[in-house]
Amino acid sequence: MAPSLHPLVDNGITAGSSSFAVGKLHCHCSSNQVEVTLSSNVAHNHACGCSKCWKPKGSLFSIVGVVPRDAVSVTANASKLTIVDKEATIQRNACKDCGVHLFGRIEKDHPFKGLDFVHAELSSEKGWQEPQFAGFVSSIIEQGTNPESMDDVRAKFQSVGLQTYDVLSPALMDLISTFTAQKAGVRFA
Ligand code: GSH
Repeated sequence: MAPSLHPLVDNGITAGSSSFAVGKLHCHCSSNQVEVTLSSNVAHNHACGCSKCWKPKGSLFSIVGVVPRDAVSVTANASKLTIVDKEATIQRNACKDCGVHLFGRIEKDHPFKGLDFVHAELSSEKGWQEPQFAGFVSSIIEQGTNPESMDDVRAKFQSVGLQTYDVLSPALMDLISTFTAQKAGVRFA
């Protein structure tokens, strides 16, 4: 059987709702769950193959999107949260007990500072923005996927309508480069 890319991708993409605006994320603990309330839908939701983003068991990819950090509140069991890697650009706040990442926050100067990274699948509500693309696809090789299966992986994403990139989508890469250029004082023609 082909390995799962992610349950939200394997059998086709379900469209979200443009009017969806609030929901709660829960960790996977059977009791005393960490609860995070989001007062925004996610944007730039995408499959991510990098080694650091949280993935459901058995999946090669994470699904992760961003919300304004002001839209994120920890509403239960905040004491169970711990930062996975304090040195990482994205400080991923995970449940100490089940390991699920509830939100990732950037504190340093960065084009995405002000946006938190979240996994909408931790919510039982429906209507979150559907994945828009797949990023960091080649990174799954670093975690043990055979390079020979990459054509199949990319073809599967294409078959459900998702473009694949080995970093981020062109729109996000342009945002990053614009930030870098502005910092350097570059004048645009
Ligand atoms: N190939 C690397 C890996 O798989 O670990 C890519 C790592 C990477 O650049 N990840 C991106 C990033 O923004 C996407 S999550 N990382 C910053 C961070 O993880 O803090």
